[in-house]
Amino acid sequence: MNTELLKNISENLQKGRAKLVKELVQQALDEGISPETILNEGLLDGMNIVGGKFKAGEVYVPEVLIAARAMNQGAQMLKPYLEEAGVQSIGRACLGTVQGDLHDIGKNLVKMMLEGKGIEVIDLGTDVAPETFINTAIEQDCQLICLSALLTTTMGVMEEVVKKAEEAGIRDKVKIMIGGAPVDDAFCKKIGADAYTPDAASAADVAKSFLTA
Ligand code: B1M
Repeated sequence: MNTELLKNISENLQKGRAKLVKELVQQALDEGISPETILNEGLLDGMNIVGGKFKAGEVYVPEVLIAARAMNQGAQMLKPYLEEAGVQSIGRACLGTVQGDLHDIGKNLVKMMLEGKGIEVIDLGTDVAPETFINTAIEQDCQLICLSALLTTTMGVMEEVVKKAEEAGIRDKVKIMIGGAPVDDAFCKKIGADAYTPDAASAADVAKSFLTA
């Protein structure tokens, strides 16, 4: 495998060169590198390095934003390749990043992977209020509510969504799935959600298993 090319994707993503990242992703696809490898060892590798530098105070919000744009555009190129061939709709999910939280890269990856499994996704975006998840699930007849949070200060909103689903009388009709860096399985159990998954690919597998059970 062309590891130099994957390294190139990672490095250019860190520099926020979206156009070049897209070209390199296409080149990697043309060379037959699997979309999962390009995602994990190219795009996500670059984003993780940016994350580490952000944490260490070596880069600031503008640099992170342009890297995030390159990440999203590169990931969009992979979308058609991650979809299962001739996939039929197996159910509907509403998905969003919870209120107070603007991080959307992980949420966008989850959307892509769910759609790849034939799940219709209503993307509510970022900073989504608990009521919006519940109203959408009711009005659009969603079997899944999928919540993403990246901040320790916003993960508590997930519990509110679970409570509001109970109050609205839909708790037995929807599965509530959670994910994002600060949450884990113990938190999932504590708040009474149905599933925590650590990454977008496993979120799609679990979502499919809920819809086909
Ligand atoms: Co912010 N940020 N950020 N940020 N940011 C983090 C999360 C942070 C860990 C960085 C740090 O300091 N170490 C830190 C949070 C600390 C904490 O709460 N413990 C942080 C902070 C503090 C902040 C601000 C407060 C900074 C400030 O303004 N002072 C601010 C908050 C703004 C807000 O939301 N209200 C802020 C802003 C930003 C940017 C706007 C600059 C930018 C977001 C751009 C965007 O999303 N469009 C940004 C970014 C990019 C990051 C880091 C660097 C990268 C996050 C990311 O996209 N990772 C992040 C550091 C880090 O995580 N290492 C950081 C790649 C992405 C693919 O991973 O989203 O984790 P992730 O998704 C994963 C899994 O978590 C999972 O699947 C994905 C992998 O397949 N997953 C799910 C996610 N959702 C799921 C749902 C599921 C299942 C799996 O089921 C439904």
